[in-house]
Amino acid sequence: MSDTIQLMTLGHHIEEGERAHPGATGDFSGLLSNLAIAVKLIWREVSKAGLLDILGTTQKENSSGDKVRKLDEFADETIYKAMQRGGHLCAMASEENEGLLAIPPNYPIGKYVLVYDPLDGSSNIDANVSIGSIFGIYRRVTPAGPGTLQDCLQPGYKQVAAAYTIYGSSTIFVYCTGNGVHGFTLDPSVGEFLLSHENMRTPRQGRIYSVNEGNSSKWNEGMRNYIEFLKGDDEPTGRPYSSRYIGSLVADFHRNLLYGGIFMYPSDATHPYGKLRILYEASPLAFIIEHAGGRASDGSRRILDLVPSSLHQKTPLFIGSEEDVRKAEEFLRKGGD
Ligand code: P6P
Repeated sequence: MSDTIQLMTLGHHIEEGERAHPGATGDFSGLLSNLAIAVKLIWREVSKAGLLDILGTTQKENSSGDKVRKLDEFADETIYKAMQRGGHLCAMASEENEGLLAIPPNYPIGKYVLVYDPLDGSSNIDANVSIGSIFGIYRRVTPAGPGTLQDCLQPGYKQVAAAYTIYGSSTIFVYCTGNGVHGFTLDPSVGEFLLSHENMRTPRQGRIYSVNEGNSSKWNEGMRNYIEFLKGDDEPTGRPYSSRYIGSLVADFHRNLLYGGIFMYPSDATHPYGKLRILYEASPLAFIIEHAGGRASDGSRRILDLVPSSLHQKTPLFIGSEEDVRKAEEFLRKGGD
């Protein structure tokens, strides 16, 4: 038989993961499979956005004051509708919605909670820049009945899985259930996600830094000193680093996960708590980067240890190669001296 490439679909990979857990009921696998369907439906619209009257804004604003773009709204609704009826969830929470998203009374209640950013980086939609969806999955903590805020406001280390999808030159679904980080590339000709990045590991140190330097005048002294350090000319320590900033978190994160480096959205005079949300962005990506050998902190505390007190609570974010994140923390600790 010819050595045809191993055709491992996302569905097969999820099934194999279930078989590795003898007590598994298939509930978790069903949840992940439904998520993959939602992502394919979003891909279908994102990939032809320019051809439909789906670009532009809805004139609405989300809880963070960002203009909600039509694709945002479509992605948000698609995920909710794809996930509401499977009986896997007791509640959902979305970056595009102020409050908790209940499971409709006519559908069964499950034991998991899904939190998600349906279409992150959407300000780039019109420019055809890569955008993404981010997901975090927790086990409920309340005993039964409809899920509550208590089920959502959990620290990131309690996640049982996290995933993101990048809609770019190709569409890649990356997920982790605690047993490695694995990436699957969508083959549009068959509508299947095929394993393309098995057991992803991020380099211990990179040579890329990603931050919006337009905010540099508002940074504290330690942050400014760190960026100047990265620009220093010292080949033996791999400096200067290259600056790469797309302004789309999933795209910047995915590149740095593969190549190594650090993404930063620090607090500053305009963003006293940073810009990114703990639940929908920082915790799911922190879960993934730690399982890929990297690190994620708010500049001092581990992201996965943060307990959000509200659904849209923000945090500064330093995420990527472990040595790079630790070096940033060192400069932030030293501050201005
Ligand atoms: P800034 C996109 O709006 C987003 O939420 C992330 O995807 C991205 O990393 C960040 O904001 C960019 O923010 O302030 O640099 O434009």
